[in-house]
Amino acid sequence: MVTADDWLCVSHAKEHISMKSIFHSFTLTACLLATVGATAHAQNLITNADFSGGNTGFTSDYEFVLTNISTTPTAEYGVVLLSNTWNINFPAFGDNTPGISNMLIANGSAVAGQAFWSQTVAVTQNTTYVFSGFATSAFTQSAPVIEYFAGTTSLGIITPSTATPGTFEFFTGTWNSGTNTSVELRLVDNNLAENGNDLAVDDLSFVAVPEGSTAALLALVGVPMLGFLRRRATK
Ligand SMILES: [Ca+2]
Ligand SMILES: [Ca+2]
Ligand SMILES: [Ca+2]
Repeated sequence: MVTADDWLCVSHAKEHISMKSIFHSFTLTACLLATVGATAHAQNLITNADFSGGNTGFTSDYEFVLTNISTTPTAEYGVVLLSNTWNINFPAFGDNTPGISNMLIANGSAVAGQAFWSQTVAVTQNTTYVFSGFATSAFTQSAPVIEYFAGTTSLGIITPSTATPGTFEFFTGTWNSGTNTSVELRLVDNNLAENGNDLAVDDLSFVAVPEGSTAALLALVGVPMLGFLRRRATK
């Protein structure tokens, strides 16, 4: 059940996220912790979700390359610490994970429907899940249009700004498993442009959320954020 307090928290969280000051709000931290409780330990079902393991644990319709030499060929990806070590034309930026870790970086495909990242995970029937992550444009031109799927169901679209490549933006959506016992999660760039249309993603998560109030919060702030808040609060 979603209580008035839960929605107050959500409201506060929205304000703080929009102000990019969530990390500095002790009140909000307490609010989130009180509401989320034990389910903040919800297990992330995605393997190598922060890409610290390198090019492993997922599949891609794109080709893995160590360096992407120019705007073409498209439909190539890498797993790197720094954007410009993969494509020298990209503005230099690191990943989204605190500390030293990789991100997936890609030159968007000119062919429709290709997933630049996908992974199949086991799920429990009749359970609500939240799929979330962070995405950024990797170049200053032609923003990627990233659609995220659970199976054939579209959970949403994010079009990360080209104004400041490397500024990761949060995306999230919910999905109910119904009779499914596994699901293929997919990230697809619907922009088919060759010039620009470059992207990076990081810190993906897919978690079961049995309670409505918790689902609302997880959908909003994401598991990585809650983990960060918990660690911060216990220091
Ligand atoms: Ca990372
Ligand atoms: Ca980092
Ligand atoms: Ca491109």
